[in-house]
Amino acid sequence: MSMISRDVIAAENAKREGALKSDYAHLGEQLARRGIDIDAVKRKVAAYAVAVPSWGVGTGGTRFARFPGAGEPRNIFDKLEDCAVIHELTRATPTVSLHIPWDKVADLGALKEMGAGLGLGFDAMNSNTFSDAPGQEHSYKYGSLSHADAATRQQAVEHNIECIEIGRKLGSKALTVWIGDGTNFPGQADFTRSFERYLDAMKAIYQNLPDDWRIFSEHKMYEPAFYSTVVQDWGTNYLIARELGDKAYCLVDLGHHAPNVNIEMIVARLIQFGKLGGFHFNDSKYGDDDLDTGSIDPYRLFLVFNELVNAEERKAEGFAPAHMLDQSHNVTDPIESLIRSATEVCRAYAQGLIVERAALAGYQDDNDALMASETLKTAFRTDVEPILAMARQEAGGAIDPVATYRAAGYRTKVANERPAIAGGGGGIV
Ligand code: LRH
Ligand code: MN
Ligand code: MN
Repeated sequence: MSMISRDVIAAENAKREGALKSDYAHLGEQLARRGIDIDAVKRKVAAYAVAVPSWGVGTGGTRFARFPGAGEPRNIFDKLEDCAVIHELTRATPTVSLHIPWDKVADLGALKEMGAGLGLGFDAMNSNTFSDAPGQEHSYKYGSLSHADAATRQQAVEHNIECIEIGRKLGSKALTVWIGDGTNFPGQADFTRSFERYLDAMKAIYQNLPDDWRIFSEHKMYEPAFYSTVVQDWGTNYLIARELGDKAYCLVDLGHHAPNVNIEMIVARLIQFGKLGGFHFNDSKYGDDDLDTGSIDPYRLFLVFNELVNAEERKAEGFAPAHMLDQSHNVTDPIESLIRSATEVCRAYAQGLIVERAALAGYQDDNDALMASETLKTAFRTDVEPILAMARQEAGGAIDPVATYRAAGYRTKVANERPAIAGGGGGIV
């Protein structure tokens, strides 16, 4: 089943094919002068995939208000259709990452079947113990896995086990755990005891992890807690992964650090010590802004991918990070934002692949700071769009995915089918 007509994709591609061929040939010549085989880069890009977050296809919102768009997905089945649109056009997003209980998955068989029909699989499961589900016995107002009360911790553990069970039935192979636990005031909780309780709870979840699964803990500096957070940085995250065992890894959400933190270096460290589990890609200016990947600081995204390609090429032990987007869209059509974000990670990957690595190592050893830096800049400055577009087209996708999405009229179609949702104020003003 396809959500976007093959005829529309073919017609849109036909308009751009000629220009793409000559751009690709020209870039091929440029890269050949640097000793790089453009087709080899294209093959790697074509094999690259990033998961789409189910929660990303609906319009997000802020603490102040939410302004829903037309044709908002009503349920997980609608969300899956929107995710399929992104994959059909980009050919880079074959899996969806679910969030429980935001995604109400009463009929798992039907969901799996629908995914298969759309050519979509299921990526890491995300648990949610940072908000209360209707009717739940114990509140997470004062924490979940690190809560002072054992029954509340147990409830949070059981929720995570349930997420594993759901994921097993869908073919997922990983669980991502992010908790909002922390405090707003000095003295509100004991740092050490909170972390001990968290570790014990995570160990109980870990015991229920199937052998072929991985568990990712996700750190975040602050928010919703504003004074201290239990899993606040990569150091704590690394300790967690070490304490839990071989199936436990650290997840790096690009928006979860202080401004100016050297994230690519965190990535390198986690790779070096075999604990990089995966990413939540997004971009930010101030905090956990969840903006479109690569929209604010594409150079930083490139530097992260530079580390990833470096690890891939030197075959770093145990290196197999999961790639996922994690964004919130307030002023754009979420499908368009996710399309361009998926292409942005492909772009950063392609740019990472064309770094002249042997030359770079030479400059580093010679302490030639300027040429080392220029080597990275040369790769970053190269417009690799023809590689991405060619890879998409050859895989049946669109040369220009956003233009093709608009030409297909998908948003108008679903706006007619799905009832409009009222906007609303946030929790505070
Ligand atoms: C927390 C977070 C985490 C959640 C998602 C909705 O800020 O990044 O990954 O699951 O947002
Ligand atoms: Mn995240
Ligand atoms: Mn976040």
